[in-house]
Amino acid sequence: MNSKFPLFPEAASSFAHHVDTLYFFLIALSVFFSVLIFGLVLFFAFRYKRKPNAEDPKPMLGDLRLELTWSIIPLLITMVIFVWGGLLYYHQLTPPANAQEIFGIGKQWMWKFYHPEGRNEINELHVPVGRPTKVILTSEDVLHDLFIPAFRTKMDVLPGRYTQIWFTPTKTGTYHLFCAEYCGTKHADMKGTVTVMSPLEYQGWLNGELGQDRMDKTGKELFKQFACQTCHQDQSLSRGPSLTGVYDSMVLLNNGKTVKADADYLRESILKPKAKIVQGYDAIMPTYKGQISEEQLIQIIEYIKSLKEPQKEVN
Ligand code: HEC
Ligand SMILES: [Cu+2]
Repeated sequence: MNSKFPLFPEAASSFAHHVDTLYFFLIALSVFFSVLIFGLVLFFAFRYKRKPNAEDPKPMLGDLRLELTWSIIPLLITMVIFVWGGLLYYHQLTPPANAQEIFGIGKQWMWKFYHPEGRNEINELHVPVGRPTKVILTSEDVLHDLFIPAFRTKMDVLPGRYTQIWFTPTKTGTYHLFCAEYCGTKHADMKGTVTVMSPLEYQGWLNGELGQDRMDKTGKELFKQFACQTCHQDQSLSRGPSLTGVYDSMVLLNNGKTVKADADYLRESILKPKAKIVQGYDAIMPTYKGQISEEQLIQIIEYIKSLKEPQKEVN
């Protein structure tokens, strides 16, 4: 609808038009009331202007009907905006369960994206059209914000935790990608492109770089390198819990609470093991903060995610 209207970026995601419709509603509403108020100001100024020798009108001290009207109508209008905006916001924040995952790391001053299949890229993001895609984001230094105007979505990217953004691209093509949070001298250079490809082209692109390892494979090597398996084994005598099937499961903690083992939980378990202790285990896991890079961390998390069957290998 607005692709021909130059003030708007192209609309290329499943919720782009919904965002625009809400936006147009807000503009129309503001224009309507601005015109109404200015019109009435002018109209009353002329209609009731003071005439020579006229008596002063009696002051009006209040009118319940009037006050109810100007309270209830704005209340209804703001509730429409609130509920509409709230539903859309909730939709934008809740990735569908079948979304494919890509990892993104922001740092001064570039974006790096990692595809689980092993390919990674800088200041470019390749995604297939029509598939819900979730990007799990973190920062290596300061606050950044990933903004893809054509998808009508953006998300803060914070050091020390994961946030996520999702979208279903609806049109192939190339779109802008920005950092939308001032992050230092070259903030303005922290931009790139999103390339939306057909699923077949995307598959070809993923396989395009030779000699790349899947992230979970690299993660498995790191798991050995950091000697995680000395404690985490699929045996009953293991000092740490088995990590098989832990991803996305509900974990019971020693304080009786349960938490969902999403990427953020795994991250915290590795960097701040004392923050949440799994029930039945001692807090003996050392912290790996400062030893494992953000890049290695997402690879280890991909490996843990891939652990669906018990591992036979013990070493
Ligand atoms: C000295 C033994 C030890 C080592 C080495 C160790 N862990 Fe742990 N880990 C534990 C114990 C014990 C727990 C359970 C208690 C807790 O939550 O801290 C645990 C918990 C975890 C959890 C949460 C599991 C759950 O079921 O919720 C994850 C994820 C994890 N470790 C990953 C790792 C990774 C990755 C490494 C290597 C970089 C590692 N651990 C190295 C002992 C260890
Ligand atoms: Cu930035």
